Parts: sequence; C-alpha cells; structure tokens
Amino acid sequence: MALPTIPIIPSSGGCSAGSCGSSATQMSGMSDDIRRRVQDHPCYSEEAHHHFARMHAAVAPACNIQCHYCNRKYDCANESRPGVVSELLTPDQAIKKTLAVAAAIPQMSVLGIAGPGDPLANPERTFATFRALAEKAPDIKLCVSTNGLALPEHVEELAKHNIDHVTITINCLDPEVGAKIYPWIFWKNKRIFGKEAAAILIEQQQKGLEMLVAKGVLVKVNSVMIPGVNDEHLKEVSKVVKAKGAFLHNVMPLIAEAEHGTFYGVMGQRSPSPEELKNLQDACEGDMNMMRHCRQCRADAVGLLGEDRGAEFTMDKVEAMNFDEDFLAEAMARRVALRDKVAAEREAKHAKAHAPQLPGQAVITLHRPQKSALAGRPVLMAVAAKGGLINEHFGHAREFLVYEVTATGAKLIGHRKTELYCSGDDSCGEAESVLSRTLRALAGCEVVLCSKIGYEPWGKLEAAGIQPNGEHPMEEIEPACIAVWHEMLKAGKLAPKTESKVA
Ligand code: CLF
Ligand code: SF4
Repeated sequence: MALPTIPIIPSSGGCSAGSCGSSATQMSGMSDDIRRRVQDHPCYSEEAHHHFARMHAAVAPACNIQCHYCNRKYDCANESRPGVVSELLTPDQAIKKTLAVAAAIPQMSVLGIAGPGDPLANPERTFATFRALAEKAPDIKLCVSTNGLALPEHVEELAKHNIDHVTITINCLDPEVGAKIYPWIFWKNKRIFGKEAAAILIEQQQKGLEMLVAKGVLVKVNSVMIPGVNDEHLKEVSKVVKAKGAFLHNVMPLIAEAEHGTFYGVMGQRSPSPEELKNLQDACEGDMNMMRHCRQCRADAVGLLGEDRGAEFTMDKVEAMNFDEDFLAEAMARRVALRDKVAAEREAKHAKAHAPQLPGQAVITLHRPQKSALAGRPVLMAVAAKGGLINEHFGHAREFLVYEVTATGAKLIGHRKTELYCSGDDSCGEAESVLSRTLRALAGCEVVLCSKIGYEPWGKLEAAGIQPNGEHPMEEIEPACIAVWHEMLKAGKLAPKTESKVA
C-alpha cells in the first residue's frame, strides 16, 4: 500500500517564547523533516495530542529488569498507569486489532508497543507486529518504549522498520542511585544485582541513545520522579540526554500504592506532589523540551491521550471483522483526509496568531503578550476540555488540563485526574465526597474553565478559593485562558500573592 503524502504545518516563525503555547514554541525551531515526523504524534507534539490518538499493542509480556515501581500484574510503569492489561495479544491479534482501531478512529496516527513487559525483551513478537503494520497501514507511525537494556542490539532492526520514535526510560546516570530503583537485571543469561546491575543498565541506555540519534531516530526520554531517590539527580539526567541528542524529556510522577503490590508501594515510598513535579520539570526545561501532557497510559491504551476506548475493541469484536484490501484502503483514506483537515485548521490558527495587528484592533483574543499586562503574576487555571476546546461540563470531566497563564501566554503544565462527579443522578449520595476529592485534585488552581457547571459545585469551588468560569464554552483553550487572565488583571486580582489561597 502506497504511503500518502503528509502535508507539513508551516513553522510559526516569529513566535515569541511561549506566546502561542509550548507546542508551537517547540515546533518553531524545527526543520521541515522533524516537523513532519512529530506534528501528528500525540506524545511528541503537545498540540497534536488535542487531535490525534494512539494505540498500544500489548504483545510484550516479559521483562529483563525489575523496577521497584513495577508489578506486572499492574502493567508497565514505563508507559502506563497501574491497571492490568485486559488482553495480552499475539502479533496476529495485535495486527487485526490495530487495523480495526485505525478503521474506527480516523484520529489514530500512532501504534506504540509499550509493554506490559519490555518490547525489546520480546523482540520476535514486537518486530513481527511492526513488520506487518508497516505494510498494511503505512500511514501509521510506529513507536516503541523500552527500558534500554537490550536497545543497542536492536537499533539496526528498529531503523530498518522505519520506527523513528523510540522512548527510553532513563531514571539515573549514577549506579548508586540506580541500585535504589532496580534490584536486578537479567543480563547474558544471569541475574545481576545492585550497583553492578544498575551500571550495566545505565551503560546500555546511554549507548542505545547515542546509536539511535546517530541513525536519525527521534528519541524521547521518560524518567520517573521518585522523591528522595532521583529527584535532584534528574536535572543532571536531563542535561546529559539533551546533550546526546534526545528530542524530548518526559518527567513523570512515581505512582506507588500499596494495593499495587510494588516494592515502593508496599514500603510507603511517596509520590511527588503536582507542585514538586512542576518545579522539577521547570528546572529541567532550561536545557530541553519537556513533555507536560503525558497521561502515563496503559500498555493496552486506545484513543486520545486521557481517554481509554479499549473496551470497544476486545478481540471477540475484532475477530468478527473483515479486513480486505478495499476496507484497508478506505480506512487509510479517511485517516489521511482527517490529517489534512487538522493540518489546515492548525495552519489557519497559527496564521491568525501571527497576523499583523491593525491599528485600534483589540489584541486580547490573540496569544500575544501585552506590555500593560506585565505586572500580573502567573495564575494556574484548570480547564475541562477535549480536542483543544472548552467543551466539557464540570461534573462530566474525568480530567482537567492545567495551564500556567502569564503575561506571555498560556502554557500547559500538566493534568489532574478526577472521578466522575455527575452521573446524571442529582440525588447521588456519593456526589459530596467525589466533589471534595475533585477540589483536592484542583489544589493550587485559581480558576476552573468549563462549558457548564452546577450551582452546588460552583459554591464549593468559590469557597475553596477557585473561581468557576463558564463564560468561554466551545472556545479554544489558550485564548480563553489569556482572556480570563486579562479580566483578572483588570479587576486588580493579580497582585503578587503573599500566601496560597488553597490548601
Ligand atoms: Fe505510546 Fe509512548 Fe509511543 Fe506515546 S505513550 S509508546 S510515546 S505512543 Fe505518551 Fe502514554 Fe505518556 Fe507514553 S502519554 S505514557 S509518553
Ligand atoms: Fe516493569 Fe517496565 Fe520496569 Fe520492566 S521496565 S520492570 S515492565 S516498569
């Protein structure tokens, strides 16, 4: 099947730092080749994550190392939140499921293999899946996430299959630190423990990174932030991987719950707070592009980041489908048409953001800083949105995107997960406690933007020092946040804070 031509979204040249979101900033210094490779990848481009979906094929059960944050009954913490993989797939099943998902979800642009073990500890299954999909759905990008131990021996094979997005989880450069994260590795038919094991793993990761960069493969580095173990050390990791040519660094919070049965969970190792995570990401950012929109998804995730449509594609449903040539060609044509449409919309948006200003024209709707606004302080705003638009009811939101809004623009800094507050049944006795948990999840935010909100949560948010705002339904996130920031400035609410309003 012939590979369709991919239109390139033009560089947002002239974009001042942060003035149209971190993704645009990230894209502005790139060559056309790199832009083409990342513009539709929901993990490598923040802007793309509003529009494009990924799917993980869970074909890799085994792992060649042990991480203290992992219990494989609960999935791969390299790339997933805790949760069992519902179905472990054979390569044949994975190929069918991928084609079924790519036919039903035209936003799907990437197939990743991220577990539940390590893809390169299961090379036959991993490469059999990639090989067949490269032939049957050549427009889908192939992506792999690995702990790096077996990476150097597979670099040639990865390059041969045109897999140009590789994630390596690198948690340390120092074996002393590594020994606190990895109790053992399985290396050359032997189990090796402690510092010696960590030293081998680190050497293999760094060698693999250098080899991939030399081949022109785009490398993202994931790091798990473990307070008191590697948090300070990750600044050095960020500098080194950037110097070696990594494209993006994704610092993720440790997930450690006793019920997951992981070493850290059982031992009570704490996870970082959202503020600690942001501070570390900010400290690393000076040296490289940081990913802020990771959802730590499952090794069998399906759909846009932050949603899971896996239940729609169980193998019994997939096996009943017919995948003839016409079916595959039509599905690919739908995907390509959607990508063209999104590219045109994004181009129009960038053109608008960088259009010359007419005399007397209001500037507040553009993502552009105003000199008069420079006195205002940064404000965290939580947004209930999908597809880049503020289109979610407060009570229906399963997550809120968190933006830091300043005089220079709105920048995504993370997300907060919530439980569904509103099930449509107003008498739900659970509502109170779920709402309380949502309020806790939004700690530190001063504004919540959503399409609609009920009377009761409105009052509770206000009492917690968070201003609800339903004035921008169906608007794009960044201009709406900036408009709210300017309203706050005008109302005199942006004087420097002396203490946090929210506990
Ligand atoms: Fe999957 Fe990873 Fe590829 Fe993305 S996920 S293999 S790069 S397609 Fe993305 Fe999920 Fe975060 Fe991974 S949000 S956990 S970074
Ligand atoms: Fe678990 Fe992934 Fe670590 Fe292997 S590399 S132990 S699957 S988190």
